[in-house]
Amino acid sequence: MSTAAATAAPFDPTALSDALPLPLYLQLARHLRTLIVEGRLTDQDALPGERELAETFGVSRVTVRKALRELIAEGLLHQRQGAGTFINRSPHVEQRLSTLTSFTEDIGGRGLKPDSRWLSRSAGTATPEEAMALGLRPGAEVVRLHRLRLADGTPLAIELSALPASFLPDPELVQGSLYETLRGRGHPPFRALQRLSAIRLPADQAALLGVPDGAPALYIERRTFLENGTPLEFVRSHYRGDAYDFVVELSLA
Ligand code: 16G
Repeated sequence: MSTAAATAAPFDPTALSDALPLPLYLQLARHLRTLIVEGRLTDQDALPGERELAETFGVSRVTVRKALRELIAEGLLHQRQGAGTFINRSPHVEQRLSTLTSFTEDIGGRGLKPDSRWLSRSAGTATPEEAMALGLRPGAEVVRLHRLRLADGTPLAIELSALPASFLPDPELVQGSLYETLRGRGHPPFRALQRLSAIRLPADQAALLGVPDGAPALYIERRTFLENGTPLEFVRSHYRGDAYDFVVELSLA
């Protein structure tokens, strides 16, 4: 194993083992896939050459080639004749479902630039659905933020957030991150309940997200609470199915 390759973190040769019941090329593909989707190779456009990867992981070049072929078929890598193997830059984001994070934090944490385009922002009377979700009496005031959320300029999600006006009196107060604004105003989001379902995008949403009509997406409803249990936010979002992975950690009861 060459020293240069061995120090080329975050490659981890111990991720591969002959003892596992999975062919080595699939173990290598799995390791590289994790590094790519977790954004841990964002500094590197190109992967090291086949020979260097083979030395780093202590496997044959045939194994490396088969692993790369898997990831090319999945659209995570592409090869250019004579130039090498490159990581596809389409944003692919993993969100852990056990931690409460904002879009800005999720995207920034992947080394991508978070951004928003306003679709609308308004203040008004809560609809019955919003009043129920936010525990408000009928006729209470809410603020609505309707945003297209982008990562490195690529649209990933459409979010419609409704918040009691008592916590956010004016939608114009939100310039960048909503959660940062709420923390700054002394109302930090503490806990959330989220429901996810698979859907096909209607034409207007698909057009905003730049995907074909009927493309698969995740519809997510989130209710976020303050530490004392008061509902703070009710969000209805559509996430592009090809760009987001939601990861859940399970443990024995
Ligand atoms: C996430 C939340 C959304 C929240 C937003 C705040 C999900 C499904 N939704 O996108 O409820 O409003 O973060 O992001 O995770 P911001 O602080 O960047 O505006």
